[in-house]
Amino acid sequence: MAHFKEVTQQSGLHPKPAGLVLQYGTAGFRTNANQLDHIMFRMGLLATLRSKKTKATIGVMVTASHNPEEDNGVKLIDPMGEMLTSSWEGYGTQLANTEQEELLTTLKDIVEKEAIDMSHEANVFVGKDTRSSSASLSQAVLDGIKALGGHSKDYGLVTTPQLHYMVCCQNTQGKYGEATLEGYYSKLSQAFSQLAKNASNRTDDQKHLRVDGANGIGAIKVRELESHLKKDLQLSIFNDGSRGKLNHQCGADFVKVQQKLPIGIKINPGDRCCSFDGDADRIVYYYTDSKGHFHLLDGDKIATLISSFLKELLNEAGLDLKIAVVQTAYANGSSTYYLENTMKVIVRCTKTGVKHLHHAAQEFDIGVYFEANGHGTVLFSRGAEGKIQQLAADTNINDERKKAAFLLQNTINIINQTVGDAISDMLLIEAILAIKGMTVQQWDTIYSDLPNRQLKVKVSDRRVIETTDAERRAVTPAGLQDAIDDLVKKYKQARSFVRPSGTEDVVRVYAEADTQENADALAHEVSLAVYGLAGGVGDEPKP
Ligand code: G16
Repeated sequence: MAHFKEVTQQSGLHPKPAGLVLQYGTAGFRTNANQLDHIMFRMGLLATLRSKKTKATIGVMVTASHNPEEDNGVKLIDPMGEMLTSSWEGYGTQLANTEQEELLTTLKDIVEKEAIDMSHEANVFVGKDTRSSSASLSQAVLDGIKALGGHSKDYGLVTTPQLHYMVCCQNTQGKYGEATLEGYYSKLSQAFSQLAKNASNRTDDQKHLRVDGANGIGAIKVRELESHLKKDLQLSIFNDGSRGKLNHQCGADFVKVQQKLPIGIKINPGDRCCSFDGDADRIVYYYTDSKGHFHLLDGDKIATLISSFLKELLNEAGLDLKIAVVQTAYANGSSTYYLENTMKVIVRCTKTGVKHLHHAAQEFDIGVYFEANGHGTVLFSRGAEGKIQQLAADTNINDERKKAAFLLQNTINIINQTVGDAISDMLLIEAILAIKGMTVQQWDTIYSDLPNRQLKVKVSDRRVIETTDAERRAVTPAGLQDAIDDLVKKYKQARSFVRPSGTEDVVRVYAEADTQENADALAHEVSLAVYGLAGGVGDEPKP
């Protein structure tokens, strides 16, 4: 076939370093940018095959999200805007690791196994973040698409969720929205202004939100959004990329893990602030109190705020729809307790990675999913959307039901249902706080987090750790889980687990307990167990 010849020629320009082996991780491939040129070319090939197979537009986003500037990575987007189906991740790993001479054979194998009609047209949308390596790496993706005869549309600099949105708009023939940045901003800002109509009177100070853009793409895009917002929300953007380094001492991951303010933000006690991550698919909120103490409102608090808002609206609308919250092992124990026992909503726990949460959330009429790190969104089933639209159009209902239906309708429009989206989540949170007349401190008091700590341990091969029970228990190496169980028994209200990261070359350790001191001590002791039993490298973890 003609295209295969082209692939052979072009792949020579994007050679694979012999012997290099990379795994498809939590959100695609991610490592130092120097090792990724061939991966990008090959993911261009894979996306083209996926497009031919699904007869739909596929997305490829060049980003390493929360990782340091030197890294890069790639996320693949399936037709409805969701992450690439897990059954194709294996093909990704195969293509990534095939030596140069075998590339064509591997490609043909996939075509055969999936019975792909190669005469079918392929369309791929491509986007990139602000990393200096992203320009040439996204060119490598475009080269891969072209080599297999696919059509591409290069969106250039966009947030990851914006690209997910474009793919969904394209494949729903515009039903989800218009596949342009303008379409994205107008859909979200119009829904926000509708919701804000129901807000109580607020001072300029109350409308003010401070945004830490992590020196990344989110800062650029939230500025573009600003011009579409009326006076309902006033933004001050910090870490906008004009000076600092991407994700360095700033951004959602830094703020969540370090539990402290990002660099470069100026705030007074009680000011409402939020941080995006490097590709703007995560958001966390925070403030400081009059004693200067830092208070974090992470993905768990966000899920609680959104799900309680939706539950109230469903009650007021008189709609009987099943709502659930999906979390991961990182969810604070207090949040799970509050959701299950006070709010009485169904709670599910999945493995880390939005692809897992997304699928679990699809099982309900309304699925609110959030990772504690601030990555999440809300999914409305088609049936639920239909019932809400029907009610909103009903002229025979009372004002309370009408208002609830209107708010639900606009919540659907403001949410990016394809994936977690810092900008869309920010607008929804701001709208809820405005409608409820709630301060960030009042939101924070819904429940109190158990003190917790996250650490990283370097080991020679993190794959020696295998987990089960939604990553809450380690199966290998032998003795590790017993050691964790014994350590946990020493503390009150304690819980701890370890898992290999799928985006960084580390093992992650999570611990929570009744006091910060105990959470810190437990996390440290578990880190030592990982270091000792799972092949720790470098210095032993220090307290
Ligand atoms: C990605 C995934 C998230 C995950 C995070 C950390 O986020 O999309 O679902 O929580 O990595 O994963 P791990 O603990 O396996 O390193 P992002 O925002 O970095 O793309």
